[in-house]
Amino acid sequence: MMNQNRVALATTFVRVVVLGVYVLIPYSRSVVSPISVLRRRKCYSPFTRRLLSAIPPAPICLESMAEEAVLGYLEKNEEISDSGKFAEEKGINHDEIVNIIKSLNGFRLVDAQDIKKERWVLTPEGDLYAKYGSPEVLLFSAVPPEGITREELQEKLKSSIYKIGSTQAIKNKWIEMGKSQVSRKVQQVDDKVRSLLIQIQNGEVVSSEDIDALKRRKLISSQIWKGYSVKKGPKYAPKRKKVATDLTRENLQRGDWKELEFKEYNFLAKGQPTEGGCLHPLLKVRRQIQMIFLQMGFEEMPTNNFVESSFWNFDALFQPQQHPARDSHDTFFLKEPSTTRRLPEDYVERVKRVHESGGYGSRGYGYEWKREEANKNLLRTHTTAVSSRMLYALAQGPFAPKRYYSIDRVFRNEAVDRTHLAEFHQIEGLICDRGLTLGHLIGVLHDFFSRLGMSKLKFKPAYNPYTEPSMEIFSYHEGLQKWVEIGNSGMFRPEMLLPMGLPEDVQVIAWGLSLERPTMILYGIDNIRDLFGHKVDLSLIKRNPVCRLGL
Ligand code: FB9
Repeated sequence: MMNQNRVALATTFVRVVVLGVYVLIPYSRSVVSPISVLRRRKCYSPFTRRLLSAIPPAPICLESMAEEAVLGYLEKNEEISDSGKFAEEKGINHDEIVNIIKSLNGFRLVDAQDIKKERWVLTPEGDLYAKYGSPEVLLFSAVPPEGITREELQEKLKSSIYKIGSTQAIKNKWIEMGKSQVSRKVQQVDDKVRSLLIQIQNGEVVSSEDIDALKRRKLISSQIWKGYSVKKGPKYAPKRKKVATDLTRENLQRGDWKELEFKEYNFLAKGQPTEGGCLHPLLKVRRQIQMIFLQMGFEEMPTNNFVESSFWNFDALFQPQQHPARDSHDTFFLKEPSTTRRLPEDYVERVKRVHESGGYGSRGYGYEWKREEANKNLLRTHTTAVSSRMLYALAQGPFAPKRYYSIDRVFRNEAVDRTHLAEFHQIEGLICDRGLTLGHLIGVLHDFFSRLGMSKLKFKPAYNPYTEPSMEIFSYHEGLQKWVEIGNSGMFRPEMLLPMGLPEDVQVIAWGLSLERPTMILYGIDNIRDLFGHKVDLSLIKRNPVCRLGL
């Protein structure tokens, strides 16, 4: 009894192994199957010989089959004129042939020219008609010789069949569609549409007017068929010699590297694209402009407060309280916290006076200045609000010349369009020193913008509440072949600087521009919305060379 079980167990184990190997072999085409190793090494015992003979041979590798077919055919023939026909003749899938042709062409064993052919394929609806017949014929056959009522006919047919079928059948003068009755006008019809579709399915040629008719009914659509014509290549050989693509330690140990033929190095091959983060275009341009400011000896102003008081954003800049920019149409005022907590009272007093009655050689605006207006909190509308804070701070100590810059977000309640959003990044530069003139401003603008690649500048008188004189800056943009407004500038008014406590002979020249405009122009981005949010095309960012500004 005992050894009976053992025999049963042994036979089950053998069966399992055999089954396992039998099942696994087909999938092991790519991996070296133990059987193929054994086969190659021809080192097996009588038992395994019996076992192996029981297992059907592994299917021939389609790739090598296609390769042999192509190289073999060219051995005896000048050319494979059409890879499609060739695949059909050889009964090999055309995609396999195409892959091999591309690879053989890569190794120059063959010289392949691609050929394109337009062919017609059935649309899903065309497929249906070919399978089940055209709706007009289905409808006609649903109309008995003695006629039928519309209702009954509609019941008999799917609505789409009824709708399309009746239109076509009437057009073909096959039926009479009375108010309630439907009757035949011919004895029998043949389904030309269906047979045409089947002909196309079989790749048969159909007349162009039939093609147009079927195209109009969206039953067929054109498809470009791509194939190759192939000739012997400069390195043609009836059998491709395995070329080594790597010199391995084993090659060196075995010394067989001497016989091996190595694949040529393709020094033009593109390296693996290095996946990695990349800077948003705005930050790339910001970094370049920051470098320019630092190279020109400027230091960055702290702009880490989007929320500002109306006082520093407007009043300190001598911008009158009834100025249009100060109403909620242009400015985002805060509901909470709605008012600022503290301001330097003595300075506020001087600002109030210069707005109301002037001084420092100015007659002021002559209106009643309201503290509560100045206390209103808002989202800063320009980084000039930071400049006013920094200049006031500078005036509190012994005077020293300063060069300051800022690049950060500002907010304006403006209509959003192709180049304007409710927020943008303002770039501002200012120089505070004794005896500065408009000439110094023009000079520093030429220096700054020439480092941005914009050397042809022209200036147009402009107006800002906080600078006098003021100038809009224009640059001739070779690429756009036109003058582009690239910023605004001016000399801060004494009504702004003197109440701060800055010495009489100190002037401040300043200018501003946006970060978005240069970035859009440099990256060829037409709509500012494409710069922000989820619509930013990362690939554009990745592949766009760090467009070097003017450098
Ligand atoms: O950026 C602007 N234009 C620009 C700048 C660079 C550029 O580079 C290209 C690579 C070649 C292209 C264009 N502008 C300023 C001009 C216009 O776009 C303008 O229509 C829009 N302006 C914004 C304000 O819109 C309401 C840009 C923004 C701007 C305007 C003025 C200032 C700052 C930003 C200022 C200031 C100022 C003035 C005096 C003292 C201190 C600051």
